[in-house]
Amino acid sequence: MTTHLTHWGAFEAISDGERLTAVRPWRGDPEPMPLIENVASAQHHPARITQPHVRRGWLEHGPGAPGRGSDPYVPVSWERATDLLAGELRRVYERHGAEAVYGGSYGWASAGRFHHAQSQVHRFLNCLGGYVRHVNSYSMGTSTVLLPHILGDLYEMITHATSKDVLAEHAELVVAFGGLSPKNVAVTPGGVSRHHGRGWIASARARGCRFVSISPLRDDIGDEARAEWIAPRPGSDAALMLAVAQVLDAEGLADKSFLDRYTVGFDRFARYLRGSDDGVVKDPRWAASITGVPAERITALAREMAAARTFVTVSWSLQRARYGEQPVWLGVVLAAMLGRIGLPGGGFGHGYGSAGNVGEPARRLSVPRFPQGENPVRTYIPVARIADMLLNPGGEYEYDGRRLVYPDIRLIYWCGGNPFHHHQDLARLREAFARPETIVVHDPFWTATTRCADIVLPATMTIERDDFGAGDNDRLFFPMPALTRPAGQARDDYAILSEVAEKLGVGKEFTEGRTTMEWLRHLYGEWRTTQAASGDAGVTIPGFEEFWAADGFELPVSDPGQVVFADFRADPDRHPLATPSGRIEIFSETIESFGYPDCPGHPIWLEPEEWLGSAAAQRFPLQLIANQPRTKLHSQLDVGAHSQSAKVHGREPVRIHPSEAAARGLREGDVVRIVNDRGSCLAGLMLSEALAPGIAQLSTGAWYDPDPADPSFCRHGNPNVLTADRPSSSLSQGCTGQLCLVQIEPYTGEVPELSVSGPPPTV
Ligand code: PGD
Repeated sequence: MTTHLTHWGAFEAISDGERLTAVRPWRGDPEPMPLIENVASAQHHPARITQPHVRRGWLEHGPGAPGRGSDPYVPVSWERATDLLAGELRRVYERHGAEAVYGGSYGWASAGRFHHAQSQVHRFLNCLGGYVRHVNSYSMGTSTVLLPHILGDLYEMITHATSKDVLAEHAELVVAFGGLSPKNVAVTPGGVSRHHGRGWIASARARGCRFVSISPLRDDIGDEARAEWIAPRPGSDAALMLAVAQVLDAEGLADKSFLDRYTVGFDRFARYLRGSDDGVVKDPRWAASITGVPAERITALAREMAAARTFVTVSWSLQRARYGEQPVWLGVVLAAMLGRIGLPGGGFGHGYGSAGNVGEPARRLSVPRFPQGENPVRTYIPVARIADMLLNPGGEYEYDGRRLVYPDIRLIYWCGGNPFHHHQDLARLREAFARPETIVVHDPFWTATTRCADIVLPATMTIERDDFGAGDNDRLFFPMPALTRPAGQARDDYAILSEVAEKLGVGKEFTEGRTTMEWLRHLYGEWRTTQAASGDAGVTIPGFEEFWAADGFELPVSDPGQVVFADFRADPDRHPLATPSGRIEIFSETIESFGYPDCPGHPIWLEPEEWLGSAAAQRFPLQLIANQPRTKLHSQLDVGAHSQSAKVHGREPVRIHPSEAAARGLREGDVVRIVNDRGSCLAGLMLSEALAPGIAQLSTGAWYDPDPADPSFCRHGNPNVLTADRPSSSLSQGCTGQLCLVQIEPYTGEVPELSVSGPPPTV
């Protein structure tokens, strides 16, 4: 048995050299996840890319030839593929320069520090003169921009977030906006060894801590929490939070001394709460009409929160929506009004139900990193603006107080991501992807993105290559020796890029003359030397050979009892926050100075275009929640056994309340059509009382399978044909894929075959 690491857990496997013959969870994992079953079953699936391919139109007519997404592919040798790719890169860099190359290449890719796909492609493009990059993420694009203005750096906050064990020991009430979803915390970027998503909740509950889950989905929190479920209309959390704040303010329950010493701008915000300028008091009656939550329950909740040591946590999903800044900012404001920020068991958290690393103690040691080099190109886009960029070269837009201009992109290079999974309004993205002259994608699988590329290069899976890995804030650093040979002719991204770099005359610069094993030894050796020089006497790092032969090296943590903002609370002058005032900004002069009506200087309620209270709901009366899937990570390994086991007639399951099904004459197991003005998709119907009426839930991750005649119709169940490509706000320009309005109707046609379960047509 050899141990191996994925974003969703470590596993032990036996291999016959070609494929894995036995897989079981790593023995140290107290909460193992069935997602590991996707790996072995996907490795030799027909949807695996087994050799390089070039789109026929591009091959015959050159860059810019139409037919992307519909042309068949021509299988070619590696020699031919890398010659064509090197020639095209030379042409684009010479004729249009590095500003014409989009190399942002967003995506989760795979666990493993050396073969991290983005690091590889970024280093490669930097050797050629750089590329237009992206900033922020689809996960937290809104918070990443907002939080530095009001609370400090988000990544710092995540790394040093109050540990879950501290919450288990000290919290009396956890109010979780967006819940604490067990399926989300199964995953940690870079890998997770010991899952710790449920244990801390069970311990807290056993001690008497109460959980309130505020979410449209009852199962957004595990049974062990025995939580009270409050289900506001999706997208209305900001109104609910304002009313809680109003009760705290009106009833004198806000901690005035905390607000005075640790925050700025409460007075400005209080004017809004009290209706001093607009005449509307944001009280529970006002919020009840927006949220659907009874006013008495809101009032009582505010009092309960004031009476107990309360931890307010807001999930990342809430900011993946129109005006997503508001619930996050209000979560901070509520925690500040309660005055327990910086105390064990109290305060504010972000993402405790969003990823496994949040609330795990920070490591004392970093882990090795593959150097990406320097990118001389200054142009960037907020990641979710990709379609706008491609459709609107030269166009101007606002972002975080700046006026930016979209570059004119001629070539896209993607490695380790799937924009036709992660982006919104996929028909629009198809239109945008028709614009560049050339699109290059490396991926192990025929995803929808590879099916829109001109040059398609088959990448290895982690089980087919040597690497080492450790997830964010995870304590285990694993060797990851290859478990099998690569499927077909798949090659490591490093090997592909090394060959192309060589053909372009920058081979030495890219590889520094090292093979993969030489890089692993080199990076490990450098890391070991740096750690030894740091004077941390408590840690002895083994030599490389010992590490490589063992089952993982336990990395020490700094403080298992870490409490975020404890220093700040102890002395805000000596430990100011990284905000302009050094304090928590309930009112932000900086944000106010940008003059954005969609994100003013303090949090407010802004009515989204698509929610159950809007006019659009008359035509599309169901609020679709396009959340993270339970049986896979994003779109990864959708063809794997565990992911497939949940499909209904091969389609992604959509859940609605039984009353909504009855009203439409639908039954569990039916294939249905979900529709709005942007597109439609098929899905398999599941009925559940874990959703309130008026809600539909279709997770992301089904591989986009467009009808050949209509790219806005997905035959498989990808919700991103329905979601809007609208930014969160002018401030953050984040992704808003979480919510949109739809109708669900019976599907009366013949259920079409899926094309994504095999390769595209080849000639
Ligand atoms: P993945 O499916 O993880 O999705 O979007 P992301 O693009 O990260 O894509 C990773 C791709 O990399 C896969 O195709 C995989 O096969 C490939 N890959 C894996 N390992 C390697 C490798 O070593 N080399 C190469 N070359 N390729 C590799 C995720 C994004 O989706 C995220 S983070 C979020 S939070 C968003 N969430 C939502 C949402 O809540 N709602 C909607 N509607 N949409 C969303 N999209 C976003």
